[in-house]
Amino acid sequence: MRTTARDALLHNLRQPMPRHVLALAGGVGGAKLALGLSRVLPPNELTVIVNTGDDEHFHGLHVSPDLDTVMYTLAGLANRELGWGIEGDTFAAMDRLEALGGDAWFRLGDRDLSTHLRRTELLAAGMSLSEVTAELCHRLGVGPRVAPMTDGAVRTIVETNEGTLAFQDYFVRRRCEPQVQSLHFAGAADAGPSPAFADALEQATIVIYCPSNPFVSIDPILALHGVRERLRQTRAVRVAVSPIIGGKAVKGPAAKMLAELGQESSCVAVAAHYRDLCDVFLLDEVDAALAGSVAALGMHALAAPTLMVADADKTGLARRVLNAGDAALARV
Ligand code: FO1
Repeated sequence: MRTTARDALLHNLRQPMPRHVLALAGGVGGAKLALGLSRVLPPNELTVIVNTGDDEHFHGLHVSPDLDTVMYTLAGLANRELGWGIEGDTFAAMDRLEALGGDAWFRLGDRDLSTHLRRTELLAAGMSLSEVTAELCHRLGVGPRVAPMTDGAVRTIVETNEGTLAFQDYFVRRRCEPQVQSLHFAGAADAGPSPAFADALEQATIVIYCPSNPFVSIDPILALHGVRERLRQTRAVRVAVSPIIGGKAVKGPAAKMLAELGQESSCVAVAAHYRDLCDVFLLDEVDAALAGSVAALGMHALAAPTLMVADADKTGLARRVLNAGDAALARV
């Protein structure tokens, strides 16, 4: 039997659309959902793009805290108790440094130091941060593509009632105590997305805003040259997961920042932050009564269990997010 052009067209239309998931992530919340996604998706269907606005130089070493949190989590090495660094790490080098009068407020673990040494060495040899990250991920056995948001230098700057602070100064040295007045991302307007990010923006069928701090984890990614516009116009379904549950941040200063920036500490304020950039918003089941307020922002609101403690919670949330994305794609 001859195959007509119409048969070929119908055959193509019946093929499931290739799925590509682009997850935008910051620290712990992003890493947990990335782990869940990595367990339910084939590695070639997932790209995790990570905030590098928190990157800093300590003792001559290039430290990329959020990249390392994602990388260590996917490699099964993460220190779950601290939420950063490597499980079971020790701090002998930092203790010795302190004894010698060095600055040791930013605690680089003995094993963690190897990552910063290798990253710095490879960067000095001329590799880009994307290439270095790919090499580290390969060595650590990380399957999905994990990449920095940019290969440019972007730094999160926090304007506070105590003056202008570099991000780690605010976050670690001052323990998020100063009141935040505004944030900006030095260098972002001139920095384009990394090659993996640009590629994933083209290919993605689902974009996920992980439950990371919208101001200091996701906003630096959105501030990159052209990214907000691409996400506004993308044909992909955009799904956000609230990092605020019952008015509180699961971890970190997101709720405190919302209040200091004059907004209510609720998932609705997070949804409003992603207005125009988001099609489906997952809020926690404890906030189900707020679904109507989120829907009024022009998004599909879904209440579901979103707290990720056990690994089963991470894969469960990953499946829920993907199902919500697939359902939205089917509605188009
Ligand atoms: N956070 C802390 O609260 N104290 C630290 O001493 C600290 C050291 C550190 C070292 C390496 C690393 O990759 C992360 C580290 N963090 C530390 C976490 C980091 O400051 C933040 O979690 C992120 O920048 C925010 O996502």
